[in-house]
Amino acid sequence: MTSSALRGTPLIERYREFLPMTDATPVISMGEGATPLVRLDKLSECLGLDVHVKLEGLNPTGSFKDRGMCFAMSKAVEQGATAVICASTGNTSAAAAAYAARAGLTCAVIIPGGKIALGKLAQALIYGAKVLAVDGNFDDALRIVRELSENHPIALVNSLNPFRLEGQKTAAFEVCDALGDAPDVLCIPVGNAGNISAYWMGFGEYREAGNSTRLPRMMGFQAEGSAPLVRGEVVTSPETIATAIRIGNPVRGEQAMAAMIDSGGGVDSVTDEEILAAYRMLASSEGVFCEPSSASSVAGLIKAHAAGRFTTGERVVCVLTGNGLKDPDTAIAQSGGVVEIPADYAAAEKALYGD
Ligand code: AN7
Repeated sequence: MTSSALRGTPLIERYREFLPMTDATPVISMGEGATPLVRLDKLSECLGLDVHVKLEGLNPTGSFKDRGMCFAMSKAVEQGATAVICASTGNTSAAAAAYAARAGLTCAVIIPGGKIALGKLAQALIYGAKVLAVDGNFDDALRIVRELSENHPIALVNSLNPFRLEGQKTAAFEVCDALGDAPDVLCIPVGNAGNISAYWMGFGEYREAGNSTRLPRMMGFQAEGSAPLVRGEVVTSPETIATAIRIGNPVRGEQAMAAMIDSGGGVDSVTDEEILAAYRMLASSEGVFCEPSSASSVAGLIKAHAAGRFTTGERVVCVLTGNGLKDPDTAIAQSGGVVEIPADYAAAEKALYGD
């Protein structure tokens, strides 16, 4: 399979042969996937590596979740579901709400109250989901959602749902197609640990099919205040500015640890300061605006590089999982303020060029 897929071609059609599609599976799609892989020239030069970022924020709802949600929703419809539910730190709820609207299903989402980025909340609401905000964190929300889906005819579309990972693994195929083979290293944020598990599946299946020849070292990064896999235990009160990955008890933790260890990579944490420094650098020096959680992949790359974990010239792909526009509050707080001037030429000239 080649990379030629045009944006707009349904992802699950494009990679049909790799997915458990049946004749009865409808194709619920908004042209997800086929996202750009962009080289970071300045960072590559600075680190002596060949660094690329996969811009998953260019998916229809602005995050990688669309890859898994289009397939989970297609399978839910195939199986006769009329309603779906998920717990979410924001992006899953936006994707679930959008694809449910498209499929004509009702959607309920449970989010940690006050702890999701503004844009994501706006999305879940405008797509028409029933939004419940719990006085608790993501892990509390997921526990409630699991129980609801056991007691009621409502399909769970969190990454516990195997079809989510099946859809998400296609990002690894695209990376291989764009580069001609798998990279040396994949750096990726880890929250519930579904995405890293999906990429690992994808790299493995693509190599097996003869479409690539090797497997990357998988390096996963958690926020320091929310790093259960690094600490080796559940974090009961996770905290980080990277609210998308504010998760203390990752469902796919074991699977993700196996991927990181088996591949010769590993898991590490990055501080909020390191995340925000990478977030600002990506925007102001490379022109790439991702959400803070996504920047943890680049923050992690920089930290791992400083620790001597790369050889010169290695090819690295960092997954930028979500669009920066999701979280305008953080962007504004992390930037220089605007300069207010009266509506006249002289004031503008003075503000830009001085007296
Ligand atoms: C931007 O939306 O868990 O390790 O509920 O939104 O597969 O969980 C989001 C996760 C990384 C972590 N980057 O991926 C949710 C949710 C962004 C994210 C992750 C998320 P996983």
